[in-house]
Amino acid sequence: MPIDATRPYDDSNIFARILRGELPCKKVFEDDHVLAFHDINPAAPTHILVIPKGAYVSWDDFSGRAPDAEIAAFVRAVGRIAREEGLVAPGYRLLANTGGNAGQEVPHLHVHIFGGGPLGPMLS
Ligand code: IU
Repeated sequence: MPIDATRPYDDSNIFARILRGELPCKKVFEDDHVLAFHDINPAAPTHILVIPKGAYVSWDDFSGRAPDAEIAAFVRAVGRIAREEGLVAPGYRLLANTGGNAGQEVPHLHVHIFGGGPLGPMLS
């Protein structure tokens, strides 16, 4: 069920539980601000989710409210992960579904990194 991106943050969401170590994930990268892990249902040969450790519902919430240092750390981490996964030369795609029309399911900001093979014109 897609979420309303304007709702308040609810720390019972699945990614908050992964961040607290209550649920496992296939970790790709972690630093003070960011956790990245393989998507449980990959839509591309490489499909990684990058999430901030701060409590943000969506890209809208994050871009409007997060301190500049957290935004910079997040953007740099997304780029670093793609680089370290060898995705830059062959090419990759970023996606941040935001709210109902985009089909955002998990109410904690996540950026999808897709790569590892030809992606076609669009991924749903
Ligand atoms: P969306 O942008 O909110 O639609 O994407 C949510 C993604 O989270 C989706 O690709 C799921 O496969 C993925 N996911 C996951 O990796 N682990 C989980 O426990 C759950 C969803 I629930």
